Amino acid sequence: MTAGTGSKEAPLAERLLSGDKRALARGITLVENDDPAGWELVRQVYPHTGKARIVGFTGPPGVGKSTLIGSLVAHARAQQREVGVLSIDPSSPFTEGALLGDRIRLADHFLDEGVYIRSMASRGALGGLSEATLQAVLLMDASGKEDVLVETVGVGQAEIDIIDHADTIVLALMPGSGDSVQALKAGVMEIPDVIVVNKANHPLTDSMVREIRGVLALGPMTDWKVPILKTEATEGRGVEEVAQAIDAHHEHIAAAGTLEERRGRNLRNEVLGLAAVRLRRELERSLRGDPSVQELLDRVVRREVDPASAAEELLRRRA
Ligand SMILES: Nc1nc2c(ncn2[C@@H]2O[C@H](COP(=O)(O)OP(=O)(O)OP(=O)(O)O)[C@@H](O)[C@H]2O)c(=O)[nH]1
Ligand SMILES: [Mg+2]
Repeated sequence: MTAGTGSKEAPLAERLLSGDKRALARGITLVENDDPAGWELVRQVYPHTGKARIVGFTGPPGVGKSTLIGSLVAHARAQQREVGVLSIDPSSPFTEGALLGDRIRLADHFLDEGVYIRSMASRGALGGLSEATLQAVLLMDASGKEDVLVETVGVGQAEIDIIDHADTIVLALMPGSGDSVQALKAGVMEIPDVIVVNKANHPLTDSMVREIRGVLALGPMTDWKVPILKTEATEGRGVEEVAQAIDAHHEHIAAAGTLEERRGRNLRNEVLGLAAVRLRRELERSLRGDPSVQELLDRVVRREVDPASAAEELLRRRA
């Protein structure tokens, strides 16, 4: 019932795999709404995933992430690469209306068949926003998007761990985003793979670059040297270099075997994460349905059983 409209239409999975933009849009709405048909769709197309390059963009509000992504999309399109863009904004989910307003650059691409742009807000899906986002990334990948660009706001927000699923992480900053440099320095934020200082016509740009370089120099030596690139995204200036740095990073991790290792680790964590969420749901259900569970919890409250023993007892009963 959720799979399509016309009876003569091919199944949703088939249409999605053929690159149909409407099927992709429909699929993402399903996963966003935690509709079982969405999980089923992902199950069907999953064997066709793993081909896309996933690039995460993070950085403080207003530094120009969307504008930069817009320029990179144009760059990728010039090379005939198909692109998907996911913008995640848990605090102020922007509607297509907002996308069409101030954050224009992305909207330039709305009519292009080779580009699919979507924003996601904190809703429904099992495990929350980052689960829904990962499913959406998988659907974009399956639909033949060669590059999937994911934008998240903020620095070091643990809840947006979709960034863990990116092959390459780009941190966008602008002159004056000293807090983010501090976050890097303090190790609150993991070292990204590429750093972009946008709005680089600002007089403080070079001192910002020096400051970042100083912070990176304190970190461990790695065989990937994090490039610090200056851009003016609104003008498209420096964007070519960012695209090249992303390519170079991808080639680097592919050659070193790190790509497979990263993806393997992330997918294993994903499975554990989903299992944990489901287990918790199941336990909560049993808590509501089973008076003996309630009794066990009451005994904890009465200090007759300690919490850890009660937890073990709960798990033992499941087995
Ligand atoms: N002067 C100048 N303005 C820029 C540049 N890049 C982006 N902007 C402007 O900065 C504002 C914010 O840009 P966005 O691309 O929306 O920034 P963002 O990081 O995606 O913002 P959030 O999604 O709200 O976190 C917009 O008004 C852009 O036009 C640049 O290189 N120079
Ligand atoms: Mg943005």
